[in-house]
Amino acid sequence: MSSETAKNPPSGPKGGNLRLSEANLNKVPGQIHRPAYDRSGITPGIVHLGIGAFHRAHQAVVIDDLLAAGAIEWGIIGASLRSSQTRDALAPQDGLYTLAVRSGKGTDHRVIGSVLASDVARENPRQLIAHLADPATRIVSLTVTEKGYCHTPQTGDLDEHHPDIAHDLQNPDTPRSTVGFLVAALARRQAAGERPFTVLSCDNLSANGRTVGRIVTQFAGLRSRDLARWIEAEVAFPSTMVDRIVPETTDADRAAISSALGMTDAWPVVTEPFTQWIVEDRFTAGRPDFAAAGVQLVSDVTPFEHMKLRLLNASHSALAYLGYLAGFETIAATMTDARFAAFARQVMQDAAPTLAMPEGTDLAAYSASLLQRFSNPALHHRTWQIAMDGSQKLPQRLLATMQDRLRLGLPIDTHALAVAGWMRYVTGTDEQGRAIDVCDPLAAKLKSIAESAGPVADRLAPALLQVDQIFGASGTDPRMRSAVIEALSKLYTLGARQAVQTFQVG
Ligand code: CS2
Repeated sequence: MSSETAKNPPSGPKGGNLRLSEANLNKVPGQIHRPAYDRSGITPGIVHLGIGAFHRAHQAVVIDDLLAAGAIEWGIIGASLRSSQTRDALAPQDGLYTLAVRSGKGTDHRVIGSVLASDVARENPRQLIAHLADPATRIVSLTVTEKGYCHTPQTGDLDEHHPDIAHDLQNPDTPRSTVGFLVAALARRQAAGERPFTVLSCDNLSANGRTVGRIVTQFAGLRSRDLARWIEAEVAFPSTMVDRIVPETTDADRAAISSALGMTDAWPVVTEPFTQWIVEDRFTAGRPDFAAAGVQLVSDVTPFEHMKLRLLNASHSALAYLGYLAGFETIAATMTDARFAAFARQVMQDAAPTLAMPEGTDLAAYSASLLQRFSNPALHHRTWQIAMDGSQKLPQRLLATMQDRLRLGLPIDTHALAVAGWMRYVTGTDEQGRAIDVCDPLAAKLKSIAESAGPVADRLAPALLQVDQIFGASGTDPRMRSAVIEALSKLYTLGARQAVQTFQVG
């Protein structure tokens, strides 16, 4: 998920002196869609934490549609936890930015108006808490990436030793973590006798709603049992499945979009035509008419979430690690090699028997559409970007499928190769001997394990499998061990291109 970790900060205005803003909206070329509503009449009903590219290309677009349909009390206040990049770029633009939807057929531009203001939590935590605690805020949505939950991915529990959590327990009114902010604001609501907001996680976590509910309640329990009980009883944490491929915005994107606009947009977002949002219909304090904007409301999102994590995100990560090792810069470039495309399809086929989908779900058609989306030549989605934070992604994307397949008595060699790709990647050296910039909260630990083990499959694989936060008990399963050692040894001897070739789709 694209987030504040973007490596390309918005640079100064490019070409032309005009800047996208409320005052200049009427100068945007006629064929470009713009907010079809009076923004001055919109009031905020949602605070969104983690206002990165993904949110602005996904949920904010849905809200833009709803505002245009008259749901004027559902504007968004965005917040970044640390970086001021988004606020700095959007403030001079009155929150406006361009959504560029790219496919092989060309680019469709649209100016989005649903983000009314942006906070930077680190600069002014009290202001963010005030926005969250304001009774007008009825939904707090989140895209803070997997590591933003300060939990142990393998168990789904709050990581009480996380430095931000330790900080927030000491400084409850000036927190740093997402969970610290949520609990600070919920405590205010409880003290004031107000009803709470709904917490709507939109991150690629397994059971994202239940997981954030557990983490928030565990953290609150460390502050006050009474607060934890109130949260448990009163706050809804619906789970969601979100899907849209949103690569990091580059300087080239900024230049191309500004030129189409005839004025500078310092922080546009680029995405694909496909978008999907499935939400459990449990809201504490009301919700907009999401269905009117194409959102699917369901009573249980679990099957859809598993389908997406185990088909899309799993094959995405597999392509990212193995494609990167083979020297591919983007997913689309990796997909031009038929061996990798076949491997991605095999990852999906192997996950299918672990899914329990509602009747009528066509997994083959879903998988085919994923392969097409990955091949979109107009998206520059870097393998490096997806490879980021693997320690937080592996459990729900790859390991859960492996565990289920082992329970079903099925082989796990396909997924073992993807895990081996991750292992090889986190050593920090690619197949050509070049350094890899491994971006992961556990990067230092993984690197030191790799250094002591050396590039030897039957030493490196068992050593990494012992990282409990990632592998838990499955790391000690002898079947897991032997499959991963074999895959890693194949990767070392054959290289990624040949190793994936050994998987032929039946
Ligand atoms: C990607 C996702 O970066 C990643 O890890 O797999 O962000 C992916 O693009 C989205 O989940 C698609 O909905």
